[in-house]
Amino acid sequence: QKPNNPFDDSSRREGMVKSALNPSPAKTWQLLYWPAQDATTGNFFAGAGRAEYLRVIFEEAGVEYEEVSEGIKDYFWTRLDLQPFPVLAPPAIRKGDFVLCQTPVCAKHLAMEFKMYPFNLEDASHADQIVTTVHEYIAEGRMAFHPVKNTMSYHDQTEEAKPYIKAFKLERLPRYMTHFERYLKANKTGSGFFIGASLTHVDLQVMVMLQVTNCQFPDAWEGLDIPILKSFLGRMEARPKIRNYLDSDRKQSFAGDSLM
Ligand SMILES: N[C@@H](CCC(=O)N[C@@H](CS)C(=O)NCC(=O)O)C(=O)O
Repeated sequence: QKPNNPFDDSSRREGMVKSALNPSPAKTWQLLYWPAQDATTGNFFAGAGRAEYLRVIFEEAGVEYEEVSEGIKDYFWTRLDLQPFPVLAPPAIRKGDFVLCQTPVCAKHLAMEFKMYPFNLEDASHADQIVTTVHEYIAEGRMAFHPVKNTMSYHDQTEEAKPYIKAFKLERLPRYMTHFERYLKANKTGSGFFIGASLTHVDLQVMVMLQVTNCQFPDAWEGLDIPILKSFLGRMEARPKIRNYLDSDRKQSFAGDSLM
């Protein structure tokens, strides 16, 4: 069964959730993203989606944030006058009159604010390299699910997508995963994190990438010879704040129909 079109806000019930069209609180972060599920019918929309890369940063930092999924279409497409700085597409973070989009850039911003960004320049650039690679992999995977048209639902291009998904799974997915395994081997501190001796936002970005890969391609995941990366994922998911989040009702499932 085809899910409803997530780009159509018209069926949303007024007043159920905070709206992107209202001013943002001065002191509390908001996370703007498509609704995970339709509030009235329960039909699946975007699921956890790309916003997941930002949620986990708030969760690990223990910083309060508000999910805003009402008025997204209007905010990003028509009421451009409401944007204090131009933002192209969700997810975005905002607080007061500050708004920011592009997931890896939002992740970096939050990491710097919450002291999860490396202090030394070389480590910082390596962190940027890894996070850019995470989001390149996700964008490439998404393309395989949307070969006809980027903005059209995967469910309207399933046949055309088949060879692209197959090629991605056989060639690109293992190449990227093996590459990520090498990063962990390259960290001479032996910390088990991607950069230096302690957790950075890089670890959280890779964690979500591995979760969505496992969820979307369970058989490919099973067959991958990446023991260090798999045990990294286990350790990350066992971190107290992350475990608490994963077990909470704040955690949404992935939509299961793309790499986001
Ligand atoms: N490069 C952007 C991509 C953002 C993006 O593609 N967002 C999707 C939802 S996951 C969307 O709604 N896109 C609409 C559009 O790009 O017009 C990022 O990393 O945040």
